[in-house]
Amino acid sequence: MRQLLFVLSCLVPASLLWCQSPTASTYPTVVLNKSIYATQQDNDQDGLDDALEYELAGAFSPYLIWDDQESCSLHQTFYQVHPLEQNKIAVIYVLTFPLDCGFRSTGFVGHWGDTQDARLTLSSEDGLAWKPDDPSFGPLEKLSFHDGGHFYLYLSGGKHHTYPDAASCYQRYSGMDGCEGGPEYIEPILADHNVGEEWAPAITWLGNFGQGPYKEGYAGENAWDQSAWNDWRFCGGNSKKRFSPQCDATGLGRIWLRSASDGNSPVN
Ligand SMILES: [Ca+2]
Ligand SMILES: [Ca+2]
Repeated sequence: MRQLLFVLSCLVPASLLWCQSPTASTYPTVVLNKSIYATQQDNDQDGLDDALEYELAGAFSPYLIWDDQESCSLHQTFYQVHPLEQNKIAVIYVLTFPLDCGFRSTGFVGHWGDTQDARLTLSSEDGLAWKPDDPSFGPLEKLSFHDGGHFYLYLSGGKHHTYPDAASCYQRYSGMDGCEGGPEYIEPILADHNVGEEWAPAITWLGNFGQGPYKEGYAGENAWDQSAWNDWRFCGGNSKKRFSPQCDATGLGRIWLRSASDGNSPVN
């Protein structure tokens, strides 16, 4: 109800309605043109319409701000739109990189493969209008939004550590991280990068997701597998290094919400 205190301005794209207050820090509301629970196609069997999952993920995608010394920005973003309790949804974005180039791209503590996640919890009263909840913990507890509704995500040079603003970028890791203001843009969200759900995954093996000099894709990486011995890491397709210290990123299968481990289950 807080946004009712503001004078709202609204734009009307083809398929959804944006409403936001005049201040960039106020949480935006995205209004879909139908309830996300009115499913026409639901291949991942979570009770959410697949096209509207994609639409919602794109509407709230992060506004990336890179460090000016970034030399390892090549990445792909995968995402999950997952039902929580009725009228609550989690949207998880995971940026995946073939390489972590170390602090400020010096190579210091760099490694093969890198994953960086950011997640929003959205609430609604009718399935149509969706607004982020206040994050209460984690590196993005001070969430703020770029004009248009995309949350700010600063990425430290080389390491890609995520921060809500430039100031907090220098408060961790003894000042070794840097967010000096390089390229910035709204991260594009692709329909075929929705991983689906554990009980009906839309993506499993990532060998077909090639890009740039890494045309072979993330060979040997799986979006959902978890290791039985707690050592399944994401290596950016460098699977031969999976069990070496050179590969030190959280596996994708440990990031998504699951029916078994998070206590949630499909809405219907
Ligand atoms: Ca769905
Ligand atoms: Ca889903």
